[in-house]
Amino acid sequence: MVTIALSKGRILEESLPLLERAGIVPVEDLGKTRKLIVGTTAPDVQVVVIRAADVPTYVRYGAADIGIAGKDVLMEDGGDGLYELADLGIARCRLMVAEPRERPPAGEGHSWTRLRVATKYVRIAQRHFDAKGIQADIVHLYGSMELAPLVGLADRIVDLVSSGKTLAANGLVEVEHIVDVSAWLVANRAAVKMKYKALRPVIECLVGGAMHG
Ligand code: PRT
Ligand code: MG
Repeated sequence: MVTIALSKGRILEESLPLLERAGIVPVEDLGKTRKLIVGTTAPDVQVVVIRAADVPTYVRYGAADIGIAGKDVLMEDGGDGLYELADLGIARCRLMVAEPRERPPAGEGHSWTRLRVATKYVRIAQRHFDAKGIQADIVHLYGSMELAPLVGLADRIVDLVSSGKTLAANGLVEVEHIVDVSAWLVANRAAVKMKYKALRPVIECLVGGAMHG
């Protein structure tokens, strides 16, 4: 059995056509089903549908043999014990530092001295500001980072941007580019050795489909 870890949301939407080209079609609508393990039309291939940030963990421990995860998630995770096999070129966006278009007038708002940065990407943000020699206090949030500067929780945010509409709608502007992001195919190291025969066609089709899509 080959198990593929996928996450709901935009990565799933863009992964399904790649899987389909590899002859792997889930037997249930992954957007609707409440099942977390779903068989596919390919013999001995199943998918597990999990939180985006959990994909590296499932693959690292071999609970899934391969998975599809954003480069943002892989960088934040550290990627130890995983093979990053190929950039699938899907779910593209960029990881940015953003701040309010208009800074609050002096005297108003916060009184802290160090830069405060709200993000879900604590490790990436810390590394980014360390590398620039800027002392930053990182505030860990799980979502809606764009809100933080509007309510005085942080001066800046580190978040993903694709169209830029969310930033604009909240009066924020991009001030630094950290890294371009897309989804990657990752694999468990032991599985690549032990299950090579079963995994090879799946991996080749997914990578081939991504290159020719
Ligand atoms: O749902 P869960 O909490 O488990 O995770 P999640 O919400 O992070 O998952 P999901 O489905 O959003 O997928 C996340 C993955 O998709 C990320 O890890 C990226 O690799 C990829 N991706 C690509 C994006 C975006 N583009 C993106 N634009 N993930 C999130 N966004 C968000 C961004 O955080 C911001 O809030 O969309 C908003 C900005 O979009 P624009 O178009 O307004 O700029
Ligand atoms: Mg989500």
